[in-house]
Amino acid sequence: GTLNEILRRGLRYDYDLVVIGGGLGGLAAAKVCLINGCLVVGQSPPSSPGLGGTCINVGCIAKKLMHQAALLGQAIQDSSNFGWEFNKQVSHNWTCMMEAVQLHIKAMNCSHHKQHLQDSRVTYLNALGELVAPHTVKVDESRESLKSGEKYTTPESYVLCSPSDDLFSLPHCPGHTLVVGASYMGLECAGFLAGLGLPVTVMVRSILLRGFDQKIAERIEEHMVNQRISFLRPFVLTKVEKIQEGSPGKLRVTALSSDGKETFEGEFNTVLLAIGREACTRNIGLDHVGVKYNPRTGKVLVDEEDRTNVGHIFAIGDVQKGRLDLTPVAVQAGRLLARRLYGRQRTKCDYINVPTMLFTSMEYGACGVSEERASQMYGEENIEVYHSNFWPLEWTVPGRDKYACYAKVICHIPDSERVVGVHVLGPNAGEIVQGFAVALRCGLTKEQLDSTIGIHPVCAEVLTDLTVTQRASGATVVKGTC
Ligand code: NA7
Repeated sequence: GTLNEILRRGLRYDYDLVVIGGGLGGLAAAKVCLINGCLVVGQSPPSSPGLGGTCINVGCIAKKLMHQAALLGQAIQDSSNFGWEFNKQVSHNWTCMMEAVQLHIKAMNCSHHKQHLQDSRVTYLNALGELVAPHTVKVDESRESLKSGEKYTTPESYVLCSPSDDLFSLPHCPGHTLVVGASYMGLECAGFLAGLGLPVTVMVRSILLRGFDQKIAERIEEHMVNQRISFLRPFVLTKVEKIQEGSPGKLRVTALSSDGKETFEGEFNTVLLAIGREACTRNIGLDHVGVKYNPRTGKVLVDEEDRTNVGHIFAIGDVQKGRLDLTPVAVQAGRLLARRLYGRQRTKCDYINVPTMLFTSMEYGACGVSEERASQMYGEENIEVYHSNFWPLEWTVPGRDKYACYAKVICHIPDSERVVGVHVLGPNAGEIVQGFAVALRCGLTKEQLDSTIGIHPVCAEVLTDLTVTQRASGATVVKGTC
């Protein structure tokens, strides 16, 4: 019957699968499509994400490279304690960094992916795709194309501000910067800008890092304050006026405290908005075919197989409502969806225990649940939190930040102290947590963690030797890796 079905469909449709959107999730689905696929990607304004979507063009890749630029500045400072001598003043050249970052992004963006699509015999159309009937996608190659993924929210009143996407292709140094928004993107941008030596203020309307472990968020804030980043909290932007042209120019900013009692006025060269993304799904014809989405955010409602309410239309990646906006999640979901549709496989994307990391100046890696979420899920009396500060060996010689790095493991007591959350704040936190994520998926218990022999002297070994619990004492101990 399957062959019959394929022949029948083959006569009726041009393609078996049409993917609208060329983010890494869409690309992954298109490349795995084993029959007859078509990828429709709009990518018009030069600053907008092209093939590769947010991750490659205005997200993960650019931010990690800029974070690396900041880390190198710190390494230069540390190096004198290790005997390096400099004859000249060290300074940072923004334009040079940006050219190098953009060169890399352009190289990743096109050739590699187009070649891969060609090899997979996927038709690639650089056009705006719009669903005009249940099985019909109209492609418009002439119009100013619009992305199908996500874009940064820029309320009209903030026209003089730049969405944080723009920072990754900004040709001139942004100078004194106000970052509005205190989640993932805002704090990462603030961190590397400060690391490059620029004065930075973060405007926070409520809490830092909503959805993340709040005790860790407090530590990140503390570290950023020590890095001389200022926090305006809780404040919301009310007015931005241009007071001087230039690159960068000068802006006067007015903000109001959340209780309406305090006003802030300040001058900045750049105001960067990192206030969340909305899915660009309003003009791709979802209404024509009856796909349900959140009218405020544009995010599409899906079931556990990534299927929308219209049986043959699926959504993966950041356009999904209520899922994690992370590149590897989108890639995995895209790949598995195509395999379920055409590869006779059944595996669904598992959205539990997805590791993630923040490239804040103090890196943060996490897998599993936050302490707050663990308490909610299992009850406070049923969780045990083991934790410790640690001092990376390479930070001891330059005498850097003795109390800043931190690790904690959250265990579910009745389930043999199964580890339900691992959190690491310190250098290479993502590299550390990636490995522990595998163990978490395999049902790691505290006992198994304790019986694992650590590698010495590396930061990750702290996780194999956590003895102090929050329950026993609020205080944490400091462990050195030497
Ligand atoms: P998020 O995670 O949606 O965070 C948006 C942040 O901006 C958050 O701190 C919000 O505060 C704040 N926000 C939202 N609207 C406003 C206004 N109007 N004024 C001030 N502050 C505001 O977006 P991100 O871009 O950081 O991260 C998105 C994904 O990109 C992330 O998952 C990574 O994969 C990369 P709130 O907490 O709502 O008070």
